[in-house]
Amino acid sequence: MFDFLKSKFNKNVSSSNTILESEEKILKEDFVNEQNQENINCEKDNNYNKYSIFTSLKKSLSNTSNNLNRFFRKSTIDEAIFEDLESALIMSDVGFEASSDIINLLKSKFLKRNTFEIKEVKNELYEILTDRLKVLESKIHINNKPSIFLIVGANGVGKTTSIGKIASYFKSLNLTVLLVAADTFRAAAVDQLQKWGDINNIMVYSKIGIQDPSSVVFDGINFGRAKNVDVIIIDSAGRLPSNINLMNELTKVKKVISKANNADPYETILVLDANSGQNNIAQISAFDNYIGISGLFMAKLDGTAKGGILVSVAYGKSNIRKIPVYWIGVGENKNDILSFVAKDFVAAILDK
Ligand SMILES: Nc1nc2c(ncn2[C@@H]2O[C@H](COP(=O)(O)OP(=O)(O)O)[C@@H](O)[C@H]2O)c(=O)[nH]1
Ligand SMILES: [Mg+2]
Repeated sequence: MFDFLKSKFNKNVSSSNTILESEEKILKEDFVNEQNQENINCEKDNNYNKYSIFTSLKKSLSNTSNNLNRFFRKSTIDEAIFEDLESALIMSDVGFEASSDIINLLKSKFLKRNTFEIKEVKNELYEILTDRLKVLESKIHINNKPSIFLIVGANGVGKTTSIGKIASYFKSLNLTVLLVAADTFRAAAVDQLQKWGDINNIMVYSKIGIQDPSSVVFDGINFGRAKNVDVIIIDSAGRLPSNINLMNELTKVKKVISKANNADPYETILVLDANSGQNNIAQISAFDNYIGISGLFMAKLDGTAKGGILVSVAYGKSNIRKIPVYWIGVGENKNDILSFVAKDFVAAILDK
């Protein structure tokens, strides 16, 4: 059986200009794939990293929670607490509109009372934030085979790293994954993706010397279909939405995906850098208007005090659509990815 697969595999490689793992690794992938063909969904989602999920989230968001929690440690309570808390929310990048809205809700509840405890304010804030952030929760469903994920975003936000983590996430669900190297701007981009392929022990499709990302995407999808993989994740070059030519290039890539995969729906994920704060709102709006975004990946939430940005996204007051946050990134390693769960996220930023 292995000899048969081996010859099939060699034929594929010689007919395409492809960087691949060792033959043994590919054979292993094919084998796993055969075992799991009928059951392609993410219901096992909750088990991913479960043992450490909350500790990891809390640790990663400690800068944001330190900022917000200074006020809940105060011994005296007076009206000024609300002003202080409003400043803290703004500093955490919750945004002006959302912060003022939240503080007005808290004031209307507590200021009419003679006495209240700081703990009650914190609990109420937890309820308000969880309620607002719930609109961003969504489970990824892998209904098509292959399910295709196009990853887009500005330069350096964490696209390629996040792809490595998403691949690791899908692999943990026993799905077979192919990465497609469609960042054709820099030769180093292919090497970087290949490293993530090595880390995850999965295939990476690239075409040497080809500048047009659409061509790589078309052939990559056909390769993935021939290999019968469950998930195809496409890397793309970083771009600012103000660059019309580069945005048109993405529109073309999207058309090519529909053509190569018989117009089945696919996901377009915008990766954002949490450190960019309110600038992320402008990016969501621009990318969504141009090419349509179906999900967000908020990278680099570790080490930033700006974790409130997701609340800003959830409020959507700057005319952005409330696009689901599928994952958050909390580090540079393959397991530093967490599904977004509103109540856990809020408990972490409020250190509850
Ligand atoms: N701390 C931290 N660093 C990250 C995270 N995601 C990406 N990075 C780092 O951000 C830098 C840019 O990442 P890269 O994936 O190359 O971004 P791209 O240009 O959008 O593909 C790299 O140094 C990554 O290690 C994250 O969640 N946390
Ligand atoms: Mg990249």
